[in-house]
Amino acid sequence: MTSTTAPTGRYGHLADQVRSEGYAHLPELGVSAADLAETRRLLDGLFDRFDELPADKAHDLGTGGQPGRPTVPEVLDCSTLEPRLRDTAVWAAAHEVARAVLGSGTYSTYDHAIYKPPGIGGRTSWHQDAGFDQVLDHGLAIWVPFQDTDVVDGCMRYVPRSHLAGRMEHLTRIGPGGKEVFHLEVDDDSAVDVPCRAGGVTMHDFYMVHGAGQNHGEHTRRAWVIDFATAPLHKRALRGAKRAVLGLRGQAR
Ligand SMILES: O=C(O)CCC(=O)C(=O)O
Repeated sequence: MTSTTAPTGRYGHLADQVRSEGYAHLPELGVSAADLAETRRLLDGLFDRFDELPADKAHDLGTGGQPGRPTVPEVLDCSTLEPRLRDTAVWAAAHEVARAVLGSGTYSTYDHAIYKPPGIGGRTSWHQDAGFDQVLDHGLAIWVPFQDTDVVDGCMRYVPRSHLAGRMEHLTRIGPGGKEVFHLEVDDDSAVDVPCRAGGVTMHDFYMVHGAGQNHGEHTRRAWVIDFATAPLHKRALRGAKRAVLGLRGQAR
């Protein structure tokens, strides 16, 4: 990962950790419980109409789900579908962290949310974000949970330093709704679990190998993920156009 300016300030340590380990955990994003609840309310609205959203915006990322009963329901481009998400304190705070890690010219390229139902919530397959997006060469994803998320609830899992290996060849499978899902085969023992409390976030480099566990907990595991990259304005437009042509996620921006 490169950075256009040397990161400084209270988040400088996160930049160092993402660079060396590929991921970091920030226990406090600095937003209030009310701000978190408001963001969650907006995302809940999208999942409430999951079945009515266009198929390219809402699908089941899991395996073995049935129509109407997805195991890893995912909504893509949430902030395009619900623009009020961009006015939230969570959005602003995530941008501040991303800017501190990536440097100037940081902008959000894409966002999505995964709500894993209790009991049936499946694993999120191992992958690199770069496996889904061949246009961006570096970037950062910030994972925002809306509840305390422990191993039992399906917290994030990372393979430390795997980002140093660059983009890997991904396998593909077709998900329950017909969506192509890119994934990697990884030895679970090489990964670390990263539990995160509500109000905190985890973050990872685009080349980081990661996944998330099943939800064996009692509540829906809600998480919103915002991706960031750096580029001057004219390059952002070019990237957006390339994504649209290639049919990649984040094509709206
Ligand atoms: O929330 C999850 O289950 C996984 C999120 C993830 O893997 C991603 O954002 O790429």
